Amino acid sequence: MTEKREGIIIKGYGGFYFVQGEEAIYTCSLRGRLRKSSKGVLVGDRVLLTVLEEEKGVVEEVFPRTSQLLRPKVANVDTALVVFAAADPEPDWFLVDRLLILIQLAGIEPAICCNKIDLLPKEACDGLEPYKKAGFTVFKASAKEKIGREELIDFLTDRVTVLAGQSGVGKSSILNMLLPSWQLLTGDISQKLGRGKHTTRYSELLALPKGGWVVDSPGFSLLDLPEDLTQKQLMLCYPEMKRAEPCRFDGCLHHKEPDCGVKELLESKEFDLGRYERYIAFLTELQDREEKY
Ligand SMILES: Nc1nc2c(ncn2[C@@H]2O[C@H](COP(=O)(O)OP(=O)(O)OP(=O)(O)O)[C@@H](O)[C@H]2O)c(=O)[nH]1
Ligand SMILES: [Mg+2]
Ligand SMILES: [Zn+2]
Repeated sequence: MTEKREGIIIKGYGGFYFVQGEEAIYTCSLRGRLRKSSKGVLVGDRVLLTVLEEEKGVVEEVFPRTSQLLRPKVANVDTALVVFAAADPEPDWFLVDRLLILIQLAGIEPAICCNKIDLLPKEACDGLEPYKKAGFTVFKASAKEKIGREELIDFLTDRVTVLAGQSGVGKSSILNMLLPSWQLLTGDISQKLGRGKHTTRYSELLALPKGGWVVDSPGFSLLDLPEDLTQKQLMLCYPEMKRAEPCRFDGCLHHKEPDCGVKELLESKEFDLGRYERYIAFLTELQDREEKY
């Protein structure tokens, strides 16, 4: 008799998928039709498998996803925690903002964590302020000095969260701070290039002791805006804009429109100028794309 089990994909590499079932972790291959499917099989996917001998199996079916993130590639997360470092590597704000856009478009709750706060004097760690003012959930941490541990554990418990961000910002180190027994591999920053060395190679889903899951994912430095992103959708990814009177209801893109309420928000510093300038750069990119077609 062939036994069927349900489980969740916790890792995939070398053509194998590791599925956490109720009693065991099964090492699985994919049924042929799944290998050909464009949907793919992602970490976080809930699946049905056939048990072969011992703890081996074949993934038969992928259940419908509640969410799907393109970068990092992961399914069924509720939350994505964008991690950047106060220093080493220097924050890449374009990457942070692009990630926030991608996350919100996928219907996933965004949050942001500034790690390595031990590297800067306290008063210089102000990179999070614009995001806090915008209304995002923000955290400060130092994996090295074990700062921010309790707040992060409270936030992450009972949800499924992927940590996302540049290589070397300390995603794996933060997770090791939360639970040292995970012993995730961490790597030095290249002194010559001032960036991480892509230490984490595969996404991995890890169970939190009091409920919930976190995904450690490989860092990246390049990220494009999605091909089908519209200017309106982009604008809606900025919670700051929602406070812009009087243009709230008239479809204002807050660029060069006269009487645009964003000007006031910028003057009062409620809306960070850097964030706004990056928004204009993204908007211009989308307008250029539209002109091309
Ligand atoms: N000073 C300081 N260094 C840290 C902190 N967190 C991590 N690091 C160091 O930063 C380097 C990179 O850490 P990782 O945890 O490997 O970074 P990552 O984001 O997982 O990188 P990838 O796996 O390549 O995406 C390591 O040398 C860590 O020891 C911190 O809070 N303070
Ligand atoms: Mg890592
Ligand atoms: Zn406006």
